[in-house]
Amino acid sequence: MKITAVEAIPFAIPYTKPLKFASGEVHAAEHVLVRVHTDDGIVGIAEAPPRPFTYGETQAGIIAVITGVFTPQLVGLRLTEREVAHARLARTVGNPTAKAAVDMAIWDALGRTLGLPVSDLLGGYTDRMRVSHMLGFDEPAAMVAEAEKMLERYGISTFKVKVGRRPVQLDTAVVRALRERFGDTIELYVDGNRGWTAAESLRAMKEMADLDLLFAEELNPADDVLGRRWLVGKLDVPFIADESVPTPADVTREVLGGSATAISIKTARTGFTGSTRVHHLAEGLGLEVVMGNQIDGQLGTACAVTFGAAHELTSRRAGELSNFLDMSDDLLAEPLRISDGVLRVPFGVGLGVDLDPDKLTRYRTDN
Ligand code: MUC
Ligand code: MG
Repeated sequence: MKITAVEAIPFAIPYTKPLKFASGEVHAAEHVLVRVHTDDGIVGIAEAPPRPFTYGETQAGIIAVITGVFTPQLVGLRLTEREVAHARLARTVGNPTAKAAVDMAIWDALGRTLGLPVSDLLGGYTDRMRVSHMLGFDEPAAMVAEAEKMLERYGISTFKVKVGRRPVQLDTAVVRALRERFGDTIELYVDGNRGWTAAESLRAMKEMADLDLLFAEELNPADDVLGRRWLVGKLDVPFIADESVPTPADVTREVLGGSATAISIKTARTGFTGSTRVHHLAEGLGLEVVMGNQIDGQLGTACAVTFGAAHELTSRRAGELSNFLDMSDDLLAEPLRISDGVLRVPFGVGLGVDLDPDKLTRYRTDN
């Protein structure tokens, strides 16, 4: 059960349709595959998505911190010493997706070693989650057409609409067009990625007051401390903190400061060990929780559904588990499939997924 090596392998897979939002855009999944090897010949896997506009990480930086800093601190540890691994990773500031991928690859290796699914090890609450699809920036008609496609092909009926940075009227027109097209057969919420001011956010939410939104997410920057608190106090839907709460301490600070009333949990940034801490904190504070998407590939999505399905609180709401549908290909031997609006936890030991070696050879960029 001892860790003998950790690999960090860059790969790049283009998107068929780029995702655009207030803080950036993604045209290719230029992620890092992490493989944790043990002395039993077990290999655990996970992926880290660099999001410079969210966490400051880059593909090269993730590889450098994993190989140069984390690996020497992890080699020789047993897979069950996850708290030791967590404490050692925590000595390094930042680097959330690099740490999360290492953590989840350790959990995958542990599950494979024990012959058990990670979802069962984490909590085993259910074997599936409802799926929420993120609609990136486009004209209103194109975003409605995208929602129609997702509903027809995959049965997805919960949509998170990206808003912010562009004219408020354009964003509210999109949400109105979606509600008019689908009536009350769909769930809708909005995510601003910090793209509005507090005043613009309130104006937009008032304009959309009749559109039955579930949530508002990260509409304005959390660093506008008083503006954010002012806004959250005036809204009558839960306000989700996403990129402003990458750690349990951030959750505590934002929620107790009145700057958020719900949170997004992303395994891509808190792994399984950190997400467990955030989950327990959210449960104790009585917060609504949504499983978020860091624009993950299929491996990252398998991690998100594994964690989300493991607990009652995280599986209550539809999870954001569908961004991989816009990728031209992926690394998994058996692709994830969404049907009837649901994604099941992959069946099998560990994360229940394996890599296709030919695809890894095709998409890795280090050879
Ligand atoms: C999201 O929920 O915000 C876009 C930026 C980011 O950090 O995550 C994505 C999705
Ligand atoms: Mg968000």
